Amino acid sequence: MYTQSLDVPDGTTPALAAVVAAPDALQTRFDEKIDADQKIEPQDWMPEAYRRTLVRQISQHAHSEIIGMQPEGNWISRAPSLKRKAILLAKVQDEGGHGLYLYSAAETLGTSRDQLLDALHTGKAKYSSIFNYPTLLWADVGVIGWLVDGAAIMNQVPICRCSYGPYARAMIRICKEESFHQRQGFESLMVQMRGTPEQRAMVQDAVNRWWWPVLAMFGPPDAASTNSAQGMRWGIKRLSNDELRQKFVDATVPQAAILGVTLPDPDLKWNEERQQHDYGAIDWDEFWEVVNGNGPCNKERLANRVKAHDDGQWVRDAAQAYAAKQRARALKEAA
Ligand code: FAQ
Repeated sequence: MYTQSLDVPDGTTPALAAVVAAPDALQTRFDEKIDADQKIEPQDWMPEAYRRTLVRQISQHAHSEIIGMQPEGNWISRAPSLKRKAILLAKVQDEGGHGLYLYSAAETLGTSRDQLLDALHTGKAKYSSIFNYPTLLWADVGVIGWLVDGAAIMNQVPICRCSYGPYARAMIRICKEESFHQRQGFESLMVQMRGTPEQRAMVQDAVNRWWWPVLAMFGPPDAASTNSAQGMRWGIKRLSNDELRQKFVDATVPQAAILGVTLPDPDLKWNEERQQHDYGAIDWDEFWEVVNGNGPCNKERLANRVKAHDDGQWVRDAAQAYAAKQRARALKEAA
């Protein structure tokens, strides 16, 4: 468990000496930093609840990235051309990389990688609902890039300004890669839409199946979002779930028109007064069923993840044995 040292090292500034002398001042100093939009860094004092919220959100995000490798990974061996296979391989590897940056960011808060992975593997930790839906067609891969990565970017660009430094910095790099993911998905769908009637029908079918789960991906409506108010007060979340969902709908409608697909919502229409689109009711019962482990692919996704982890045990053992050997050699040389 992380503990904050209250020892005053040599060279401590008067301001820091003052907060060490009066622990309440630590909270005040933290609040002032948040109000001034300054970054909180791992060595800074922070309230336990802030730390816990960050570990929860960053680790859920990391788990989403590595579980999110599976739906598209399902198509690597069946991509329709060498070019599409190379793009897909790069994208899925990026997702693994995003998971690793995010686990590293979470570890700076004092929770070990093993603890985080254990929570995922035992079903205690959440990951994004969206990755519990199947990829039935090649068109699904393009739709994931266009819509799922599109939603991820909408949600994640504001997190580049998150108050916690390591998370914010990880998100800057992740967002750059997500932009490529979104563009490759859209481009792949454009090519399919210029193809045969059967190809266009497959794209439309994939859009019909992914649209509503993607809207739900932004999380419950603001009124039911238990963590939002505090997350926004702390500068972890910058925009609410509903604000992000609305921005996504408004950005996506013109893209759908360019592609030539219909979004499966009869209530979707421009509202002149609001200068935003109205859209239909999201099935929140389905969302909670999926979040609670009862989606179409939850069991398969978790079983695959646990198996991949177990199959990789020899790699971790070998890396540790090698590190121990290197340490022993360094000690011998130093003696
Ligand atoms: N799925 O009070 P709120 C990606 C939970 S990465 C499952 O609103 P909060 C890249 C929530 O955890 C996608 N659970 O919560 C990619 C909370 O439960 P808890 C992941 C969900 O944290 C693309 C409860 O409901 N992105 O796509 C979901 O303030 C393609 C109440 O909700 C991130 O994680 C959901 N969709 O807001 C990879 C971004 N929504 O923990 C591969 C960072 C909510 O109290 C291929 N995270 N819940 O037990 C966030 O921005 C926030 O955590 C939200 C939720 C917006 C997801």
